[in-house]
Amino acid sequence: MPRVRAWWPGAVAGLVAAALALAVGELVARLLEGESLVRAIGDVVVDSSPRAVSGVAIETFGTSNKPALLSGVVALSLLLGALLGPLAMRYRAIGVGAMAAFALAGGLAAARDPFTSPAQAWTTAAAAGGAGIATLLWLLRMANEGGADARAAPPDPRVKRPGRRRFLQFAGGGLAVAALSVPLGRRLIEPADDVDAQRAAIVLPPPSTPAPGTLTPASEEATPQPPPGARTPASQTPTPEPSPAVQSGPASVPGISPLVTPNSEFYRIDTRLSVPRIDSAQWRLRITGMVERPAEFTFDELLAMDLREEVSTLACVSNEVGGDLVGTAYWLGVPLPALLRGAGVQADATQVIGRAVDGFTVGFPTDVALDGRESLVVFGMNGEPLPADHGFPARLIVPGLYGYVSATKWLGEIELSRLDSFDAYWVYRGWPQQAPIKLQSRIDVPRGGQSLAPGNMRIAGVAWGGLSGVSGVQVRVSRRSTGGERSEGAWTDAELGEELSDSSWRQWVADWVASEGVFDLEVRAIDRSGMVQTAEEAPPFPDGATGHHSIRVRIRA
Ligand SMILES: Nc1nc2c(c(=O)[nH]1)N[C@H]1C(S)=C(S)[C@@H](COP(=O)(O)O)O[C@H]1N2
Ligand SMILES: [Mo]
Repeated sequence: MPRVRAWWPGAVAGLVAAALALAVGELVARLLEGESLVRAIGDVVVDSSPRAVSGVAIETFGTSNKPALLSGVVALSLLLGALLGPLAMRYRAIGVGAMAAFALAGGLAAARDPFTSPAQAWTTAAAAGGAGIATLLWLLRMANEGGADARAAPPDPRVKRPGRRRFLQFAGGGLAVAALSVPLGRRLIEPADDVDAQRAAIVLPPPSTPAPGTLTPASEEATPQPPPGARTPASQTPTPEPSPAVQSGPASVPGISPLVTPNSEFYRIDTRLSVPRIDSAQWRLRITGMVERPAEFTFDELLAMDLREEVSTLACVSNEVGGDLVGTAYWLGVPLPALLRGAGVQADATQVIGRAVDGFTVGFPTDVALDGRESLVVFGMNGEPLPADHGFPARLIVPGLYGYVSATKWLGEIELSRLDSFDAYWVYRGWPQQAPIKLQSRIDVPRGGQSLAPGNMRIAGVAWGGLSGVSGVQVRVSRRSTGGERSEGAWTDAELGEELSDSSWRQWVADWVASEGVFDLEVRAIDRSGMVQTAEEAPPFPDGATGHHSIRVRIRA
């Protein structure tokens, strides 16, 4: 009877080979400062996820799932290695071919990366593939010497199998080296974070027209008295000094969202697994497409233009009711209309496309760009050069529009086109082409689910809409009886904080004397046109969540 061939040495060999291929790929990618093969494959998965899937899934796919996606790529690679190993034991060519195909896929994915040259991508892929093939062949040979291969001469029963132990030692060693090399490589060869060095060296010129609530530079004013909510351009912290006038207002409530969101707390949403690191000296902004005079600007040329600073609220369409994918910042940049007029927009160019250096695109109607709102090519955020996460060196900001149709980070090109001839990144994936920010409000304090003592209480939060400004916020407190019925309270007006601009959120506060019981606290906003925020509940897809933010608290002595 022929001995049944053991499958597991092949599986072990395949798994270890895949692990070492990944590890060598990571190390070489880091040494060459190119894109990691694992991340590059993850990016391909994000970008090519079927339209149907993205349409149903939220637009934050690839952001909220980044760690899961990367672990998935690694796990799948190891699994494939383990499955192919036993086959490779019989047919070496299959093992070698599969490893090569694997490296080829990684190389193709990395070559797609705009910050990785083909030479970097293919050197990395070749090193990874070579390591995988060498490991596989070496381990398989050792497995055979150990007698795991039935084709080997029947082992002399008197001979112990030193090969088997050696095989396991080498396999375990290979796995350990692979596991260790990743964190080690990360520590040893941390790529120089040159974006922060660049940002430190950039001096942002002051805007020619300051935004409302912006402090005139100290040199021009003897005793600067910041208006409430204003920030000092020189200071890196946008948190306003509360003036006596607002101390009793919403701004003074502990736990409320700051009127201006600090950069470090500003939400981040994008499709990138690794943040683009752009050299602003090499960077260019091109104006292309349906224009009379295509143009190209360097970073310094843009800085030297007439700058504007505007404060506005940016929201992600994927923000759930009560969610935190929304923030407000002072944006400093060149007015988009000026750039467009300079280039001469053709009459039938109905769409402005904002193209990122990584290929991401947004699109919005040319009419929106020219309707008087302060759309900007932005390079300053709250008095600092844009952080890498938020689009260094330049991004678009169009007040009143959700980020996915307007706010291209790592901007490289503004292309004029027609609405019906190009679908931007998320539009192609099923989201609507036009996406104004919806009227929304959020309760920041108290937190839902809290147990609180009876007495005077402040309910506070923020409210924002598109362009029409928030003119009112109302709060309703409803008691829930033990039976679960709800005795609905009346809507009462909250006190509003100051309004920095039509397109920025407002803080609000309502006082409540809480007695014992369980209560639902609910909020709704009213804009200047008199529109009341709808109670109708809708999910983020397709055009932004609606409904009232409502929280439940228990009041207990
Ligand atoms: N290059 C690039 N720009 C992008 C995105 C992206 O995926 N890539 N996402 C957009 C989306 S969906 C939103 S909501 C905003 C978020 O900007 P923030 O990360 O600065 O908050 O950026 C927009 N700009
Ligand atoms: Mo978004």
